[in-house]
Amino acid sequence: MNRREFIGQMAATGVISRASFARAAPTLAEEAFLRIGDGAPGPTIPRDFTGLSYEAAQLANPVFFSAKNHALVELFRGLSSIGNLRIGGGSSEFTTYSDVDPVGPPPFEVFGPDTSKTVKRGTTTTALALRHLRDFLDAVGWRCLYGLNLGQGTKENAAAEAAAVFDILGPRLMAFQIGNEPDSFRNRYRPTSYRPEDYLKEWNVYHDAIVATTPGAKFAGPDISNKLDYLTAFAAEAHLHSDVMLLTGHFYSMGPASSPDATLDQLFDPDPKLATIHLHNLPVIENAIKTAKLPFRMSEGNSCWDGGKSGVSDTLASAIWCADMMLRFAQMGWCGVNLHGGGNGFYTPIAGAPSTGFVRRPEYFGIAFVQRLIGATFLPISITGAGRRVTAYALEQDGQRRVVIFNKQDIPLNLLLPARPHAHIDVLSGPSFESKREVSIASVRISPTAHVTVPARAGVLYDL
Ligand code: BDP
Repeated sequence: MNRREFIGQMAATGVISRASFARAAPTLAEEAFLRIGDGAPGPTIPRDFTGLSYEAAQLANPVFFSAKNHALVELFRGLSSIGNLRIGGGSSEFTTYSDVDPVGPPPFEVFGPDTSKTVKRGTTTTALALRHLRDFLDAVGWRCLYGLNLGQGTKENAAAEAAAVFDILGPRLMAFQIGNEPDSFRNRYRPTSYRPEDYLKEWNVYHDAIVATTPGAKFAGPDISNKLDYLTAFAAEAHLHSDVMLLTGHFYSMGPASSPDATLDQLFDPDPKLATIHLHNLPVIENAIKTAKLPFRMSEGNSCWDGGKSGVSDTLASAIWCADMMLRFAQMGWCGVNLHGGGNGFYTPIAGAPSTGFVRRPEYFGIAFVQRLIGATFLPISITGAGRRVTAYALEQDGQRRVVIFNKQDIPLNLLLPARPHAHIDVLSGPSFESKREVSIASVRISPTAHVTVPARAGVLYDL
């Protein structure tokens, strides 16, 4: 055993301190050591953890979600063979359903979150769009979380839409959501006095109208933006309905995009000041899960609301942020995440249109990086000596121990692992945090030793 390996083992067992290791192996990089605990394992990442979220208005173009949109089919399949597509967003409060096939060209080819706040005119979702959506879901192997218009719709139209969706999507339908961000209805679609109890009353009216025509319907909710009292109220009543199967809410790390404080530095802050839900409030979600005895899914979210911020939401930084956020939420036991996107907005993981072709944005690679860990179970881990911008996860997958490190710093990290890693590691990286292109996941050969260097601005996945 050489000196470095000896120090590695001592550090791994906690026999030597970081200070003595630092003296033993001085380098310009930051030095840290990692320990996998023997405590109880954490949650297992569900098979359908990965998801995307699209605006409901996108269905106004019935050929977007279609098995014939081969490029998009391939991109979805490239992420997951059993993912979750959530349809909803701000534009879902402007849609109307019709059984009649559309006449003439669609109002637009693509519709993204960047334009969702400026919708002036409503759009129509037709049975034709639903049939194409079913073909698309069959082609990609995903299921759908489908949002109905509560803000400005009618219960009759929602019931008609739900009946058609249930019938057409069949087993590809996971559940309905009634309303997008009802906690933001106040002063928009509802008076200032609007409260969670008012929302629940409306929700019940819609629910009953839907199950009257579609008795087999399942529901998820409340799809909140950030006001957790709506989630708490929804969770408290969930036991009244055996057809409610999932709790949902949104998460944006920062916003609005126009805020000068929405910066790359903020994005990497462990508890970003501009986050829609703050770290110290996350126990409220845990309590809702316990009360309702239901899983929780982040049904919409991304780096920065208002469609994202150029130079942040469309860069390597967003890819690393995304992968880190996904693992953090999976470790908390959340059952999935739906990254919001579509169109050409800054934060969309997939940008483009059928007529122009599609591109994978950096965030796509962040999602793909985490997808490798589907089915893995979290193990307790501690990392000592690293800065605030380093996060670490340990997991066990098919009997293999795996470690993920995100080094969100500009300097490399010298890391002592509790065991020798395999000769290959996966590295999510790019030329700079601001890189919009050349973000990739590479399998890199390393010399197997317990002392490894995590490059600056990268996520790495090691097998021990
Ligand atoms: C959310 C909306 C979504 C928007 C997003 C944003 O649900 O439709 O696109 O904000 O601002 O509140 O990016």
